[in-house]
Amino acid sequence: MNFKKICVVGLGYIGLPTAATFASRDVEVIGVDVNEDVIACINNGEAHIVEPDLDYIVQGTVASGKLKAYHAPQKAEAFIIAVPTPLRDGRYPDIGMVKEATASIAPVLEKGNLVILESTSPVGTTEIIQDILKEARPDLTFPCDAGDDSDISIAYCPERILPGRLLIELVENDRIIGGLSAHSAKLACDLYGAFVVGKMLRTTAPTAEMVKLSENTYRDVNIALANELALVCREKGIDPWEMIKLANHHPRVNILSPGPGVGGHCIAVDPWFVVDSAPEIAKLVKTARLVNEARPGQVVAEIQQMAEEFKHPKIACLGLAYKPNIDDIRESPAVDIVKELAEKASGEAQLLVVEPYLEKLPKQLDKENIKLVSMETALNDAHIVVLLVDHNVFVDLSLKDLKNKVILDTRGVWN
Ligand code: SAJ
Repeated sequence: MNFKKICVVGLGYIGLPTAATFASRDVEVIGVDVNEDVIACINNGEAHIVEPDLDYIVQGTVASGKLKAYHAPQKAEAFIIAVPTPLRDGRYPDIGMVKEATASIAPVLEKGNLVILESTSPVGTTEIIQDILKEARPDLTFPCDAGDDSDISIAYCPERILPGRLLIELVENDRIIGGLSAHSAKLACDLYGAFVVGKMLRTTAPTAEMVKLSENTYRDVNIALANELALVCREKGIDPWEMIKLANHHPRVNILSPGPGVGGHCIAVDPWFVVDSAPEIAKLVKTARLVNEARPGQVVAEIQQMAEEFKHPKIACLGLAYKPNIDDIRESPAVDIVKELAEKASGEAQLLVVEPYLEKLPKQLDKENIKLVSMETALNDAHIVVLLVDHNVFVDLSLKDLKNKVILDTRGVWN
């Protein structure tokens, strides 16, 4: 089937690039968001998130009339739900927005429609979508009652794209397509076939849900291992970076990079979905999460120890983003570190934050003893220099720039 008109609910980090990419392939896209500012920004031809080339493609598709943002869903051939699934109380998956988005499409659903969930979700969420729609629309049949012959097809198709490379990976990555029926999976392949050049691998919806969670859990557990080994190295006076480099010469070993913690809205979040689904079983996953969550506090303690030798220490904190060369500070360990340090140090210490990707400090760092400064000011004034994010501009600093400073390199790039 060739889809001509689709509706994308949720125009954030995943929904907007997805909507704009479909629109660039001549599909008419109804974009839906609850945020007025987001709608206004997109209809003005601008992207509200910073991502290479996104502004350009949004501008073009809005100008051509293929992409338009609205408050509520409208009739379409396919619906893609890409809303956030945050954690409640830091640990428990909250699928409230998925349920609301599902309820919002129910009134406009028609026989022959395809509904896709893209949001990272606990296993069983796609079936919950089916239950909500079935209750709202008793006039239609669903895969659970009519299998391949149902009026409505439903599939789970997780995104797996990396911030900073969203538009490239959207097209190139292999895609997991989990149908509630074989026909649902087939239709979803037809839909994504509009732009995906990677393989489309069909399976069931629960398997696809678990695949997505497992990918990010795999990464989190491996980063936790690297962080724990680095702590053991520190205890024994061994350079962890040298150790890891040497260990990785083994043909079957690939230890990841230790750091100040794990940020972003994916790897630091998704393992909790796994823990929540089977708390008695997923013990390793939980321990790994706790190892990584403890990292910012350990870095703060290290900095405090270094600061003890100064009466009024000035501490340069380089970077706030959750990873290099982007402006995204979601769940960023660097932000947690600066905040905790400022609170613990009270009036004695000055924190000089350098973040070339931000024009002002985020609200949570609005404190008297934190200032956003230029790199030059920070390197001139600071007694202690802490590297929190490996932005290229920081990696490129020379030993001359850091002369006479006490240094803490949490990313292992200055060794
Ligand atoms: N990190 C380390 N050590 C490492 C690698 C990463 O400490 O060796 C830290 C980074 O500094 C960062 C965090 O982990 O704070 C996550 O960064 P990342 O670049 O590894 O991943 P994300 O969160 O930006 O994107 C991930 C990707 N998933 C995987 O690589 C398995 C992406 O493909 C997913 O689409 C995305 O999560 C998502 O949306 O789920």
